[in-house]
Amino acid sequence: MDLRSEVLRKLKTRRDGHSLEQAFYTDPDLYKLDLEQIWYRDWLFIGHDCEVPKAGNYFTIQVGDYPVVVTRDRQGTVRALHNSCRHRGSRVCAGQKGSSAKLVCPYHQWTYELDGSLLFARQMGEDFDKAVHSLKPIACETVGGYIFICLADEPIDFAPMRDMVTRYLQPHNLKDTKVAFESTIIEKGNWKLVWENNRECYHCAANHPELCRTYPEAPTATGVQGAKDDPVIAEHWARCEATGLPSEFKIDHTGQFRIARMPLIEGAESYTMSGARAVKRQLSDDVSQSHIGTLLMFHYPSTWNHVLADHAITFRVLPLGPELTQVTTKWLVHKDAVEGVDYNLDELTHVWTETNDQDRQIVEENAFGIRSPAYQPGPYSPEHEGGVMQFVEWYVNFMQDRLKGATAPLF
Ligand code: 3BY
Ligand code: FES
Ligand code: FE
Repeated sequence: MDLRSEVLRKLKTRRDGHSLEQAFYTDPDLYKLDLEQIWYRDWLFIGHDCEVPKAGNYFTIQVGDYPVVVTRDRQGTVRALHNSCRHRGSRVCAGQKGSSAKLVCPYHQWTYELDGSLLFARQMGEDFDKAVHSLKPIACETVGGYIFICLADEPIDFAPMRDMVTRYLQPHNLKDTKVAFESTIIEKGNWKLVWENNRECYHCAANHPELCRTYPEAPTATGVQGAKDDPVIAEHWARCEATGLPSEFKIDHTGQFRIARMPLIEGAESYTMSGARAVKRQLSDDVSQSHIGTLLMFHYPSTWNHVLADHAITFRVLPLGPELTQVTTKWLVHKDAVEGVDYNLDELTHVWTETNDQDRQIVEENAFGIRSPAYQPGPYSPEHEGGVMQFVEWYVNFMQDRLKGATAPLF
C-alpha cells in the first residue's frame, strides 16, 4: 500500500476523541507529509512588522527545507524572499537579522534590491538576463502587526483570517511596538504535541504555579466552547464590547484560527507574579478601560498569542524534525517604553519563561512515553480537552482533504 492510502486509512479509522496513533508523532515519512501538505502550503506567522521597522531591515527564518529572508523594501513594503541565490544557490543572508541597503550574496557578490530584483552580477557575459534572476518571491501578508507568509505557488486566500482579526487587533496598535525580549526554545517532541499541550489547561494547576496566579484554569477560557455555560466570560465580553473593544469568540469554519478576549483571574491585569501590569506605558491609548483580560488568537499550525493592555506575548512554532520543534516567544511593548523606567525585564518575562520551560518538559515527557511500543491512543477529557479535540479534528480533516485532493506523487 502506498503512503497516501496508508495515512488516509489511519486518519479514517482513528478513534474519535482519542490521541493520535504513535506514527503521527514519530514517523519521518508522516513528518514529511506534514511539511508538504501543511507547512509548505498554509499561511505561517513568521514575525512582526516592528522587527523590520525601516527600509533595509531584514530577518531570516527556516521553514523545513526553505531558508527565507523577510525585508522591508524602499517603498516600505514587507517582502518575503527565498533566501537562495539565483547564481549557484548560496544562502544570501546568513545572519538572523540585520540591516543593509542591498542584499549581497557572500559567495560571488551578486547584488539584489530589497524587493529581490537582481541589480548587479559581475562578468556574466553579454547574453545574461538580470530580469529573470531575481530572488524568488514568497507570498507575504501583514495584519495588525503580524507578518504571515505562504510558501505555496498558489497561496490559499488570506482574506478570511484578515477579515476576522483586523478589528480585534486594531485597538492594540502592535505596529508601534518593539520586541523587549525574545526567547527560542527547542522541544524534543513533534509539533502536534506542542499544540495539543497548548490547547488545554487540564495540566495547568499541577504544572504552572506562576501562570495560574493570573490565567484561569477553566476550560471555557482555553477551549473552544466560548461563553456557553460561563457567565464570567459572557459578562467580560458584554463589558468590553460595550466600550468598543471587540471581544466575542470567533472561529473560522475550518477551525484553523480563532480569536477571543478572555478574562484573567479576578483583579489580575497582566502575566506577572502579582497580577499587576508589567509595563507602565501601555500598548495603545485607544484602550482606556482596565482589566480587559487577554486577547487570545491562534492560527494553526504556527502561532498562538496573548495580547494584554500593557504588552503582548506572541508564540511562533516551527517544526525542526519528526520529534523536534522550535518555539519562539516575543514580548512586545510600546516602542517608546523604556526598560528600567517603564518596565523591568525580569518582571515582564518571568511568568512565561517559567511556563514555557514547564511546557517544554511536559511535551518532552509526553513524546518519551509515546515512543513506547506499549503506547496506545488514550481518551481526551470531554470537559477539559475540548480544545485539543478541536486541534486534532482540524488536523485530521485537513490532512484528509489534502490527501484526497492530491494527485501528484507524494515525494
Ligand atoms: O498559552 C496558552 O494559551 C495556553 C492556554 C492554557 C495554558 N497554555 C499555556
Ligand atoms: Fe550567490 Fe554566487 S552563489 S553570487
Ligand atoms: Fe502549559
